[in-house]
Amino acid sequence: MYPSAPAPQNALHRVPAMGDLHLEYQPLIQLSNEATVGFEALSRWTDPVLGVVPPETFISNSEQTGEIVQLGHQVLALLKTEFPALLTKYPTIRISTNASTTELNAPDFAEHFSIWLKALPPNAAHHLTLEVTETSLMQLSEVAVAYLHTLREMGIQIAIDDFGTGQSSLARLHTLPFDVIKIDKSFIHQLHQPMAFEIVRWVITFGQRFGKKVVAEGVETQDQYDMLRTLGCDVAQGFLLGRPAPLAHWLALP
Ligand code: G
Ligand code: MN
Repeated sequence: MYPSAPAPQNALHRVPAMGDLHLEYQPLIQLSNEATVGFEALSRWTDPVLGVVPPETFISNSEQTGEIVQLGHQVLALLKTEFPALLTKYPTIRISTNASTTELNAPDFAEHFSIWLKALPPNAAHHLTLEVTETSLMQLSEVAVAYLHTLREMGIQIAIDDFGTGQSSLARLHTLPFDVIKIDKSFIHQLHQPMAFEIVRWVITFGQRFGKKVVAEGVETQDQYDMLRTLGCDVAQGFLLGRPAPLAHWLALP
């Protein structure tokens, strides 16, 4: 809109205007039958001056400033408007959304999230997954952990995002509420190396023995996909299987 206007120095240190933020959805594919079993909702910011701002940039900046709470509210507001159409088109899926430590520990998170849930279709809880990074999960207040237990009782799944890169202690992990482990993409990208392969194999075995579903993130090649199938991984996500795309793209598919 204003192509020659210089970007303000601190332009990235703010939350996108609501109109500049949109969601894209990336499919999650079940390895046993190649069915689409879910979508991860990802926030994308296209600024009129700055162009596309990478999510890693604005998410980590807003985490530092605390504006992530407001960003989280914006994401939930967008998801509320798009969720019904996606679920109507794909009635058996789970839609996942990400929440950071700051958001989950915010004193009004439970209240805000509960109000948000009530505005969704009646069975929505059984079609939702909340993704929390491994480090985040370890940093949650007791109140936030208790609320995650409540969400699980309602049917919402909790997924540990970027598993393997965070700071979890196994002593604490087994006491925390979660249903899904998402193996960080860095391990998947190195699957051809013996060490990464063994780590991935271990996470799949460990997760499944405890009744958790295991998702491989960042699957980019057929080789990675085949190895994960051989290892008995439950679900895969990555550019090989589908790039994040706006709602309209997924609704237009036959
Ligand atoms: O940490 P989390 O799983 O929320 O990260 C999701 C991010 O990873 C998204 O921004 C998405 O665009 C990116 N992503 C998704 N699939 C792939 C992939 O196959 N390779 C890489 N490098 N990034 C991916
Ligand atoms: Mn995620």
